[in-house]
Amino acid sequence: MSMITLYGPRMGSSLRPHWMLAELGVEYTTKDVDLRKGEHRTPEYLALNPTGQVPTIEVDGFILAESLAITRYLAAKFQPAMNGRTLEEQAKGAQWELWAMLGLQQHLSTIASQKWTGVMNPEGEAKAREILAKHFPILETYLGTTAFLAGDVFTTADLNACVTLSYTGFIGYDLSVFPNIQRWMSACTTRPAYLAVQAKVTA
Ligand SMILES: N[C@@H](CCC(=O)N[C@@H](CS)C(=O)NCC(=O)O)C(=O)O
Repeated sequence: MSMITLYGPRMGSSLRPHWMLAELGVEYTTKDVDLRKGEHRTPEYLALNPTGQVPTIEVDGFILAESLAITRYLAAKFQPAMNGRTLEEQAKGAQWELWAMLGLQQHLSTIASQKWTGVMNPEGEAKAREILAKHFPILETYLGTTAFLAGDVFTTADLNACVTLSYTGFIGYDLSVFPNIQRWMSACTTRPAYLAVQAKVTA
């Protein structure tokens, strides 16, 4: 049995590995890193992850950061089909989760970070909203052709991209005009593993 320690809360980017471990049914220990107390800037934490960000994971002494890399690693280690059953599913999933990170999350974060930091950035927000207004219809159209991002089954890409999309809830971004995105998000967020993680957040 692997010894796994996950650093990071059940929210933001760190939600991805928590959710993946729940999907895989793998036991692990979690260590919260309180960003408000600067615990991500201690020498001990920076030795694990020099970027000073969460999440970071330690698996039998192997240390890995970046939530997309972590979820893909965990799936490959414990349940490879979760990354896609074929090379093409793996590649298609990677295409969409990377696009969601760069084409959506980056801009959603520009808006959301004003809430986190209290530093307002109206120009940045206007630009971000302009880009998002172009990008969301691309995902909506794609999800009109496929049940999930890599094909007809849920894979790591859906988990990773769904966490990106969940930022819309935090900033109150209206997705009601995108029924395919809503159908897909609902399919992801009603999974037992997702609900089990959320139950621990509210517990
Ligand atoms: N690309 C990274 C982003 C991680 C990230 O942005 N983490 C935030 C919390 S959600 C963080 O650690 N912020 C503290 C900081 O940047 O100082 C990933 O996906 O793991």
